[in-house]
Amino acid sequence: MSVVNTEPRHSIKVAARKTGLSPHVIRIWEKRYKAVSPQRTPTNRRLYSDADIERLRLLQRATQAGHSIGQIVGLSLEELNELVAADNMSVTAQPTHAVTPQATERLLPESYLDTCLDAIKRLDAKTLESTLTRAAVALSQPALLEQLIIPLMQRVGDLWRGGLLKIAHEHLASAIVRTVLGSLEETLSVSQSGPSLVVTTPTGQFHEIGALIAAVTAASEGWRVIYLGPNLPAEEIAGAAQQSQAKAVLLSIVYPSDDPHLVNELKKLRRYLAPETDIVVGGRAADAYNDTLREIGAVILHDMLSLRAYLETLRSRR
Ligand code: B12
Repeated sequence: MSVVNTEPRHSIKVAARKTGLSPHVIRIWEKRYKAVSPQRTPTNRRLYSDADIERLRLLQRATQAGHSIGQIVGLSLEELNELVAADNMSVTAQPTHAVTPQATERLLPESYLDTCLDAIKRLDAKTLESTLTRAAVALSQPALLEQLIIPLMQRVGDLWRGGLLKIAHEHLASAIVRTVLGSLEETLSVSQSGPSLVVTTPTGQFHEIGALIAAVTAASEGWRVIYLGPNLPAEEIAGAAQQSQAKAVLLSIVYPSDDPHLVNELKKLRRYLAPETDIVVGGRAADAYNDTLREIGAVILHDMLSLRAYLETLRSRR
């Protein structure tokens, strides 16, 4: 993980999506400025590494802030990081009345995202937390989750896998995001009258941010959320669901995708829960347990939009 991943594996389409540049601009920057030098497949298609993508992303941000590509293209990755971080400080400090409210809404999640990423790269927990807290106040709840926190953690994962961030950076990011989401969930879960929902991850599942995002989403829809944290045995989950008379148990399954012990835990959970309590499962590895989930009658959902729709139906069910 400590070596930068220069293995070329992303198409120009992926590079465009991850950097916010059009494929056309990427090609021009390559030809005219030698911004990056992608490898080619046997059929002559361009292939970009994680390091190429990070370089293009930083060049995009810097040119967006007003620097000319010709002047900055020779900078190292580190120098580009510093330049973009300095620009972000001044962008977020600008008074928002200088732009229209619509423009502010469109621009803000992205500029928060850059500030957060820069703070993570500098291991600056204080700036990361204060930026996320400001974003939580300024952005709508779906924008906060779907346009800032989810893409931020995905970006951290990509940079970590690519060797551009160390485990320490990822841990710092996870800890702060976890704290911010936890306090958001607590603030939103003040309602004691709504229907209740238990949210957790089963034994062996340590990735908890997806579960926390589901908890915040449900709480913002008026559900009384009992958030139990990660890695919980079936007995405990069922006990909490029974005590709180939960209408459903929401589970997040992220990694690993081949745990035989988890199969048993899921079957046990179904046996322990009252038959009228739904089991709802999401997360990147949920589909890998499809057979078991189908067998226990669980609902599989892939995103927060379908979670909201599902919760609305569940609320009206007697
Ligand atoms: C943070 C993190 C960690 C942290 C987790 C901290 C915490 N408290 O949660 C720690 C350090 C513990 C960790 C450990 C490991 N991790 Co990790 N981790 C990540 C990282 C960077 C972010 C995860 C995250 O929070 N993402 C943001 C959330 C919002 O995304 P999500 O979980 O996928 O959830 C989304 C959907 O799946 C869905 N969803 C999730 N849950 C639910 C629930 C419901 C009900 C619904 C509707 C939807 C839903 O909605 C979410 C939003 O879209 C990812 C990279 C990534 N791209 O995700 C790697 C990643 C998940 N980790 C990975 C790996 C390999 C590991 C380790 C094995 C590393 C190691 N060598 O030790 C260990 C495994 C630990 C274990 N025993 O399980 C791999 C998994 C690869 C794979 N095959 O799937 C990833 C993808 C990194 C990578 N690119 O290689 N990790």
